[in-house]
Amino acid sequence: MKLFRTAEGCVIEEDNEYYRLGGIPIDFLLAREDLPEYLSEFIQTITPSSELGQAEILAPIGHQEVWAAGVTYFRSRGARMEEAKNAGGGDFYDRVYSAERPELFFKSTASRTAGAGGKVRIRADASWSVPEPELTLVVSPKGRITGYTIGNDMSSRDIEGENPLYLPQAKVYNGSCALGPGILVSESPLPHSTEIQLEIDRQGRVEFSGSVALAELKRDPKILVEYLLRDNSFPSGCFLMTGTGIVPPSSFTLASGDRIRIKIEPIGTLENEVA
Ligand code: DO4
Ligand code: MG
Repeated sequence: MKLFRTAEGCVIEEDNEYYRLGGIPIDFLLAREDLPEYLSEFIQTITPSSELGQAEILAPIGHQEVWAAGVTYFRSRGARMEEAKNAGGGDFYDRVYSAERPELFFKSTASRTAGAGGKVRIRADASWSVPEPELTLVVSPKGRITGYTIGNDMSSRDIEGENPLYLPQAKVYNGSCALGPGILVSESPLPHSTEIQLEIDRQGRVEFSGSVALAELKRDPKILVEYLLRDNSFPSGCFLMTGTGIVPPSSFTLASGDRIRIKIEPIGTLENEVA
């Protein structure tokens, strides 16, 4: 079952049928501990239609904060050690990759987050920018994983690499995040064979493509959530990006007009243009 937030309200897709949830706000849904069960029961009371309709699909977020985990794939560890080598970065990225405590950082709010079809941004003062395609957990206030969506953790690698204390500036700015297209509502873990695929098109041709299997994610999503909720409350629930395992070569930087396509088969495709 998938949950979409559209300009005309929330819609559930199940078995190619669409159930409009009327005025039920996304915040009401994402704050529920029993989201999968609640929606399964609720749609029994609605007559479905065969089309999603013309309404614009919006990022599936209300008042939730978006957090992110870092250096959770070996590829990310290596890329970060390389970019930060002149800032003494080799050691601490290596350490956090193998430490018990994961790296978790604040990433975004709804106002900085694009939905599918929206525009993401590169910072005006950055010279090396990349998308980071990440499986993103939908987390209830008590820490239950109630769904999965696709996230793009847009990052300014030159700023992050100059000094790790600049991480919030490299990660949090207007248009620095995308989520969507919808939420796969399910508490079952995704299979390890699930692929995250990234394609970046520039002027009609593929400039970069890559993929990674979830089997390469070093951390258990449930443990990431457990750390995030330690002494930290999320009354509306929250999103947690799980880190990137795909890093374009160092010669690559995003440009205005690039189209970023991230596909995770059971969830869908998140496509955004760079403003
Ligand atoms: O440590 C810096 C950020 C790491 C990150 O965003 C990732 O690994 O995805
Ligand atoms: Mg990331």
